Amino acid sequence: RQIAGELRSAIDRNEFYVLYQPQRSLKTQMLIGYEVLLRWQHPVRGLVSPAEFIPIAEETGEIFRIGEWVLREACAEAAKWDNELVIAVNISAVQLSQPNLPEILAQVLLETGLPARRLEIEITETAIIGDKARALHVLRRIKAMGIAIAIDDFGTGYSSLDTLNSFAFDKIKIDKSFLLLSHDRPQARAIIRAVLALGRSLDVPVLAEGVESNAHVDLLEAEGCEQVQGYLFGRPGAAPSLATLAIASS
Ligand code: G
Ligand code: G
Ligand code: MN
Ligand code: NA
Repeated sequence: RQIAGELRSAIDRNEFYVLYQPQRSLKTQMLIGYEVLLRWQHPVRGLVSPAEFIPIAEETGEIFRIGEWVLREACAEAAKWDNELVIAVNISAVQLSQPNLPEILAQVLLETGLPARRLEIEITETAIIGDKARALHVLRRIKAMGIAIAIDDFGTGYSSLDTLNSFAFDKIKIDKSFLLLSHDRPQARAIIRAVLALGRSLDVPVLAEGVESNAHVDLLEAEGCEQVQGYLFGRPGAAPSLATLAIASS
């Protein structure tokens, strides 16, 4: 396919950029960090969603170069901030199957000077089920480096509880679909409540994604959710300026 070839030259043509979406404490509204979201500005097709091109990049193997580019970009940016904010980077299933992912992460941290404690990687459940033993081995090595590991889109994979049972994640991100459906479906709210209870019993912080309205905030406050991310608290945007960060951290 043509798009596969175009993906191969996209880095060199400077067609990729990343956006940053804030993650906040619900109680204090304080910034915790930012999730990094990749964008591809194609000269003809326009803005192409990662949901569209990441699967192709995974098929062609281009994801390795792209993933490393995102990591470097994000870590270099966060290293400029004079604070303890965390930068959360999505790591795809294929990247996780790469045995030298820990070395790549170490290299990027070394090059950019970002302390490991300020990097978090987001992994979906589906990334772990393929070659599970190998994925868990890679995750253990990454965690031992001091990098935090979040489980992303939680609740939408095939074996959520098994995944939690297999690895000591540092954060659970409840998939946005639950909150977005909570208005119409009492089941969705029950599931959010159950995931929050699970997080409390496992002593793992839970972040709710897709917070778009004050009704969502009311629900999350009532259920005792600690961390939030969504359009209400900030859309994905350009890297925060140092002035913005100074205000946000004071
Ligand atoms: O930001 P947006 O809603 O367009 O993201 C769509 C999907 O692409 C989400 O599942 C998100 O996790 C994923 N995504 C965004 N940026 C990256 C990235 O840098 N790497 C990987 N592997 N996935 C990403
Ligand atoms: O799969 P992952 O959770 O990494 O993807 C995050 C995706 O969710 C990104 O595409 C981002 O643009 C999108 N997103 C972030 N906040 C909101 C929100 O409040 N509502 C909706 N509908 N999407 C959101
Ligand atoms: Mn994510
Ligand atoms: Na998610």
